[in-house]
Amino acid sequence: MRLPLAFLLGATSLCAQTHTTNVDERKVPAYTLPALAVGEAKDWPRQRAALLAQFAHHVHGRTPATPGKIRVRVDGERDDCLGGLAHRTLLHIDLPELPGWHGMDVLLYVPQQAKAPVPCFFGLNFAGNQSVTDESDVPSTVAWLEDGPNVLAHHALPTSAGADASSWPLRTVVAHGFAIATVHYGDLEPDHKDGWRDGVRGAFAAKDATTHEGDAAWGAVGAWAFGLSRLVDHLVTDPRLDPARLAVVGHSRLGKAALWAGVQDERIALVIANESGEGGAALMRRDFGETIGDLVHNFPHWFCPRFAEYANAPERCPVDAHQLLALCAPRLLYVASARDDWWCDPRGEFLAAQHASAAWEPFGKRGLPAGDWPANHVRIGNEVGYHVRPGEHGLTPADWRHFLDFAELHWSQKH
Ligand code: GTR
Repeated sequence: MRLPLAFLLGATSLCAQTHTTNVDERKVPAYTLPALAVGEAKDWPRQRAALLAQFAHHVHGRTPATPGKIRVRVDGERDDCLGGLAHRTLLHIDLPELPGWHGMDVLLYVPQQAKAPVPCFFGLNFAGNQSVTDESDVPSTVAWLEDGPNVLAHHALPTSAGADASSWPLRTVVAHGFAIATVHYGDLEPDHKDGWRDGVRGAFAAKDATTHEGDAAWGAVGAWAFGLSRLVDHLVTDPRLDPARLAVVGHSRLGKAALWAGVQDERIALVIANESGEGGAALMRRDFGETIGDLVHNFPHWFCPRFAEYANAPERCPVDAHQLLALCAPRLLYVASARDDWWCDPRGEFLAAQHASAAWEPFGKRGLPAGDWPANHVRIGNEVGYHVRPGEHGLTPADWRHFLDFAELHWSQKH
């Protein structure tokens, strides 16, 4: 898994040499969070729309309306996958009315034994669909990949096949009766400053330059989230899947994308943000680990241009992470942290989920209880769930066990 750049270079934040990364709980300065306006349940759609507009204005930028409908091509089907547990479908999805975008490749596994429509986890992967499975006939992604041990000059090496399989425990998920679908995030936009030209943002800009202009122009996280919603466009039409039980999962920067997709797209019934950190679930006003300044310095393409205004002044940003999480209400939300993942401020992720929980109350639902940061592997909460596990940054089978337990708790009772 990726190590943050600032970690590799030492603990001084790269944004402004004036800010030293804080990793000492005793040195977290006092902060005041913006109030989470929670009225009666009937008021929530209006409050939610206003808050969502604020996140678009200050953090993620505007997501353009989707031009036309998706087009789906089936590239391959097999019945005997994952040791006979799953039916596998390879799909290519694009938008005929957005010809500048080459589209995205989907890897979808559905349990063989399913008698009724099944729930489905879905999410973006970091290193190509070939990296999440040990099945050698899943083609390597042709889109941009970040260079690393299994990637050279942005192209997958043969060793990339299955290299990230531990982050995607496909057999376990399918054995529990869930379908699972994934797409490589580079299919939506290569993850570098000029990547927008080769992704959906470039394709939109070619049709209408205003999508790429102004302080509230969307960023790469927005483009990745857009891809997740286009995947939902397909999942809700697959008769083997239950459209009311779709769960988006994302880790780290792709956890930020999963959250932004989940808050915008109400077809997503469960939003899971694993170690999504700053710009994701972690409170921005809490000075611990990565800051907005680090984010906009190291990844200037991720958020809208206006977000950079808050680089050294998170208190001036009108919104914070607890409000982002609250936008999932009254649907299901799950936040996960790793104890030693200090760059992502795991305690700040927990506190944001705890503060967000008030948004579930008008619906007679319960989020996280009051109280301290829980012990390792103690899953807490009701409609909002949370766990912290020991160890460092990464999406692990242990995290998935909690996601499955949480989904089964809510979904097996009702179906
Ligand atoms: C880091 C970034 C984090 C997190 C992480 C990742 O370098 O600073 O916010 O998103 O990347 O995606 O692994």
